Amino acid sequence: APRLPKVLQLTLAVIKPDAVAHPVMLEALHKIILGNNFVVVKRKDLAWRRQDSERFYAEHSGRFFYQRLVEFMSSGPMRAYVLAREDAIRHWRELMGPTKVFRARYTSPATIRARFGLTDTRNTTHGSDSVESAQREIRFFFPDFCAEEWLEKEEPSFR
Ligand code: RTP
Ligand code: MG
Repeated sequence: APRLPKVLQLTLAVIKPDAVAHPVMLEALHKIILGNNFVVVKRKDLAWRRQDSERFYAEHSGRFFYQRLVEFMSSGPMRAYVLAREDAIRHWRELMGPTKVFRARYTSPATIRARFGLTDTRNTTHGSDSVESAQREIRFFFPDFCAEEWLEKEEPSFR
């Protein structure tokens, strides 16, 4: 019998422009999501204007990589997902691996960023890092989606 989830949690996962640009990578990442017991709650293909990118990454303004990050994230199409599973935030970040691609290759070669990442900026995926950022980021990408309502309605069927 399937294990009962302790807490069904939502996270925001984004496939960044470097990975969306390569259909084989995009497909591989989609399969990794489905193969790791995530429920795809919402999914959307979109592209950011520069100002969306600046707003999303405002917490990093002033860091040395901010300009290239902002430029990169508004350089082409992306795919965003709201994903649900037990411990979704931690699981997705574990699958992604360390931010820095060369560290990822060295310490955790099976992770997404180790396998597909190009540079510390062009590192294929994003994942929320806490419950608070998941809430903010889900709202940022899916303003019409109500997480509380979804959980209230759907969580019982996962128990
Ligand atoms: P993310 O927010 O994208 O899931 O990644 P993260 O928490 O692992 O990394 P964070 O420190 O929040 O950085 C956000 C994104 O900025 C880019 N970055 N570039 N040295 C660099 O060039 C550098 N450092 C970070 C990456 O795209 C990182 O995911
Ligand atoms: Mg982060």
